[in-house]
Amino acid sequence: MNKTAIITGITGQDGSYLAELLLEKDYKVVGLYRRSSSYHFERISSIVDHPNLTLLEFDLTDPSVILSILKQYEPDEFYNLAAMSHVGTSFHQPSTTFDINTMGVLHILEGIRTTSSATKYYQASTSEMFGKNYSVDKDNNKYQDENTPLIPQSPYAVSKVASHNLVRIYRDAYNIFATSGILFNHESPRRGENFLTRKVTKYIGQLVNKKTSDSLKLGNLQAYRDWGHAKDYVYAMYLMLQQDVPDDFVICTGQTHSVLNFVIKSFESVDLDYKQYVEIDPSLYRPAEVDYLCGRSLKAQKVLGWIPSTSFDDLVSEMIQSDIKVYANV
Ligand code: NAP
Ligand code: F7E
Repeated sequence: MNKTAIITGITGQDGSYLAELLLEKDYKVVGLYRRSSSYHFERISSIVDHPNLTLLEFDLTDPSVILSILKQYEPDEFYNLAAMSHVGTSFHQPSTTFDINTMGVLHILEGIRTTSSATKYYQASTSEMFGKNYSVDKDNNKYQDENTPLIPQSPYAVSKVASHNLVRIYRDAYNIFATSGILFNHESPRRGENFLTRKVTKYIGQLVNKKTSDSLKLGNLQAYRDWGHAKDYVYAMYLMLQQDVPDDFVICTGQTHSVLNFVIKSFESVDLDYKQYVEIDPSLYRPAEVDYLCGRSLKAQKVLGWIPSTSFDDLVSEMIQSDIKVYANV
């Protein structure tokens, strides 16, 4: 019998890769997307007509539709990837962020508790939850893992800490198989265009194809991020729900780079000097920043057998080459 999996946020970066992975594994996938006035299935164009894919309209802020979908499908697995996922935007839209990222999670957990208690649930937790905090090892290296206390720095991060705790409580109190993946930044050619990496690679794609003469406006270049590839990270999500026991797992590469380093590498890869193109725009600075993220995923390595397969250099190169191709044809 094929397993059934529900994926919320199937039109997003991670949802699209995870849907492809589960269809390859012969799952029946029910992909939930929110209504839009225009076509927004570009990321799932290769699978949109797949016979094992059903697409249903929903909104994470509406508990009734989530409950009726859970009742109808009683899925083996439920991957909740939908979110208001942009940290900067969460400072401007804090209530919406909470409605989607926290209340939305509560609606799903209540639905599972009351109508589909055998469903295994995956929560998209995030390294942003660590915020200002890090642990220090005996050689004075700073890192974050499952034991690092959380000091969130944005409405987005607080909304995710709240849902992370809800998942733990539903697991402990109601014996629901609910797992949180604490994923560090992961990118790809499908990354949204207003996140740092894609904003840079899109600009370079346009520049190389002579489709822009503007400068590239960026905010804080001093923060450090642990960047991996989204394809590797959705495989970790899948592995988490194949376990017998639910738990929380950090997923990361263990390597950290400054935003400036990402920018320099990207421009260097097309033999350009970023200083001629990048302009600092103070309005892009966030009211509070997460300065340093560098994960340790020893638990995932040991329990899931998961390790990342894409290097930082390969990630930069794949994203740049993809955007050069995209903007050659626009
Ligand atoms: P993404 O590309 O921004 O995708 C988010 C998805 O959520 C989109 O499909 C979006 O739909 C959907 N969505 C937003 N609000 C909704 C609502 N009210 N109802 C229903 N659907 C809604 O994000 P991602 O990078 O794939 O990330 C997936 C998840 O992992 C998110 O929960 C994110 O917070 C979390 N996360 C991401 C990273 C990362 O580095 N990528 C790291 C850690 C955790 P539209 O297409 O209509 O906008
Ligand atoms: O910013 C700096 C910015 O928006 C990275 C989300 O997927 O990962 C992501 O959150 C860094 C920050 O990602 C610009 O200040 C400078 O220090 O690409 P980002 P993020 O905030 O780390 C986590 C793990 C998630 O969970 C989130 O959902 O780059 N930065 N200049 C800029 N960032 C943006 N977006 N735009 C700029 O112009």
